[in-house]
Amino acid sequence: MDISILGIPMDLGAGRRGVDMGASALRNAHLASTLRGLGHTVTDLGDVPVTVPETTDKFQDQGLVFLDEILSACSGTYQRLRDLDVGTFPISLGGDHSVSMGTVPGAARGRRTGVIWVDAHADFNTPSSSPSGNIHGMPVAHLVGLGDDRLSSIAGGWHVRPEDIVMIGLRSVDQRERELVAEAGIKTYTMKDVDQLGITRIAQETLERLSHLERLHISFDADALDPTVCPGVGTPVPGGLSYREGHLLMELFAESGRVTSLDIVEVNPILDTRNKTAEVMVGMAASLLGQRIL
Ligand code: HAR
Ligand code: MN
Ligand code: MN
Ligand code: MN
Repeated sequence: MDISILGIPMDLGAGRRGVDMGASALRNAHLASTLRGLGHTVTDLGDVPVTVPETTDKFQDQGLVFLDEILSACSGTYQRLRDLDVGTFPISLGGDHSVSMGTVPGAARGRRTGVIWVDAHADFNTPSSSPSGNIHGMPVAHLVGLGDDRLSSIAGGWHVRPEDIVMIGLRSVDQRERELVAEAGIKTYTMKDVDQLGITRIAQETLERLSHLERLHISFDADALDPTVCPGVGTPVPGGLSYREGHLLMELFAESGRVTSLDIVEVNPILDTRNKTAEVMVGMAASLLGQRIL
């Protein structure tokens, strides 16, 4: 497979600093050479330009922190990915999760695409429901066309349909956000569901629910995994996916042969231990892209 790596070194959407270094940490954890070792052709496209926060005021526009700067980075991301050959598999490296407002439509390249959101959080706040104003808590709402018009039109009129989204690993969802997810009709698997059903059944049900789609995008927030596995994240929540649950999920999605793009986001090297979180996430990418034991 032809794989293109794109970095978006941005932490403007998060409440604390450091995930802007995530892309660098993932490269340092041998992402490209690991994938080459699996037989893929890998091109690193470098980074999308992102405003350095110290060069600008932390300006809030209608409850949206760093709106203009995030719009600009997400538009740049979208344009960069959209022009890739439709057979190329893009891996986008965050950065905070607001980057996905550019990566998802960019990776879709105009095609209807299913989105599997692996995250402790639903990231379905709108500017009015958000308790923080941090845009990384809002990307999915904007991908389906809710919320702020500027953030929901990064890819013009292209949106993800709520029925084409499945969320896995949830355990921290705000009160109003929960109602919005339910109203939109998005399929969710909380950690309670993971405990009760097991990750195998969840992977099977997810692929079945999205069986009308030939193209699936996985947006993998490192905080979906338990903080003991991935300590280097800005918003750790106890009780997450185990190391093996994460790998098994990726292995089962790999078997489907339908995954066409991936985000790895919210890796925070400042809070990490010897780059462990980036190394774990590179392993997840390897499982998704065909690494086998036997
Ligand atoms: N739900 C909270 C908010 O919207 C927290 C967002 C958490 N951050 C993430 N997203 N890492 O997955 O402010
Ligand atoms: Mn997230
Ligand atoms: Mn999260
Ligand atoms: Mn969130």
